[in-house]
Amino acid sequence: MINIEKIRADFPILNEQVYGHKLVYLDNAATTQKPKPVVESIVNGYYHKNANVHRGVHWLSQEATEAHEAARETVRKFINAEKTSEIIFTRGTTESLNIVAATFGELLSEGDEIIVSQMEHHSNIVPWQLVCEKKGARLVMLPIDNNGEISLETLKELINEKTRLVSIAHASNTLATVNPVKEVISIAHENGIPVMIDGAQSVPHFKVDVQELDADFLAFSGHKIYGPTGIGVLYGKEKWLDKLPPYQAGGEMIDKVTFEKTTFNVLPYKFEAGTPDFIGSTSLAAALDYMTAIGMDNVEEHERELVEYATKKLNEIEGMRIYGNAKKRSGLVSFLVSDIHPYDMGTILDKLGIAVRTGHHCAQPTMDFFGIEGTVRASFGIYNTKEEIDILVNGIARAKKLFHK
Ligand code: C6P
Repeated sequence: MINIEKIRADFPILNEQVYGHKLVYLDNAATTQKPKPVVESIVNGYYHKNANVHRGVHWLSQEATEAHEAARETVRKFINAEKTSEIIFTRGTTESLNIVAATFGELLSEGDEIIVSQMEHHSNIVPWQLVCEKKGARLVMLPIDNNGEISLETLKELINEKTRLVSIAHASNTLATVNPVKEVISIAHENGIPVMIDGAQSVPHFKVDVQELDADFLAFSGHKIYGPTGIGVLYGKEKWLDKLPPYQAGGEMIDKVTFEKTTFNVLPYKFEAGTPDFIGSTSLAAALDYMTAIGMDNVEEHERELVEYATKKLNEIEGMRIYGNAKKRSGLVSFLVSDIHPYDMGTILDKLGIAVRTGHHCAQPTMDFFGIEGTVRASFGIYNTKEEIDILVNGIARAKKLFHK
């Protein structure tokens, strides 16, 4: 059980008024709000611990370096990686995916194949497309069914001697599907193929253990787990990170530079060129500590209750169509009502203080599969309540009346 009043008190933004209504923030899959300890970590970082890391002999630089490296350890523990050297700080999921696509891509040859699912966010499609184009490789799509689920049998059929990597979302940002990534990884590994997990919509919502999953790579964003924007994580097994070439070049990622030859730094620094966002990393650690104190099992249970309640209430609305009906779902609902355009629905809900996301959610192939342009998406976080879902349901009823639907 989570103490919802206590949690909500940590998020001052939830008291904002929008057009005279109390804010009902249901756009957590896009970004989450920040609790006081995270904001305080950002402020205190700049007030008390601001010096470049890994560079200075002076006291302040050492303090900042210690905090930055302690944050790496916090991330390691949070996803249960074996080593801190397997934790690379990035700008977010998109950059993490691009790092793997670009560097793993260097190992590809003509005719090689990469498998991604049909429900992927563009961030897990386009980087692979670019690298496939460059290398003459092929991007193979693992299809979804009408429930928004993949088939492990189809995956087995798609894997062949040309397959080099499978990259898949742990949880879909449009359909709420939680993919059976452990099984995906096991099938891929039986064939000697590594797997990249897009954890943008899983790490913030339930316990993700990279060793238990045996994931080769995992990406997630700080801002979706109540941490700051502009910081994220790439986890990679040491054996893979060692094999991959550097992504960007510059300070920090080098060992010795001469005009004849440059040698590279050890992991994780090989992939962290330039001054890292050390205030971001330490404040991400504050967010992870905050989540750990609540307990990820409690987070999962709270959001499951919300999504079950929302699904039941929304399904009572005439003309409601919910997209995504997987057996295992995360904390969001994507829907359309009658023929009301999602943008119109979103605009009316906004006027009532309800923040939802509308559109294709950066997953156009998923929308194409269902033959729609976009959906309205309500996505839940640790501070949301059933009362807020009631407000959403009433808002939808108001919109229906307005459009005579
Ligand atoms: N999805 C959404 O509203 P970044 O932007 O790098 O933090 O995350 C990209 C990303 C990658 N994979 C998945 C599954 C995602 O959901 C996202 C971000 C947001 O659904 C913004 S488009």
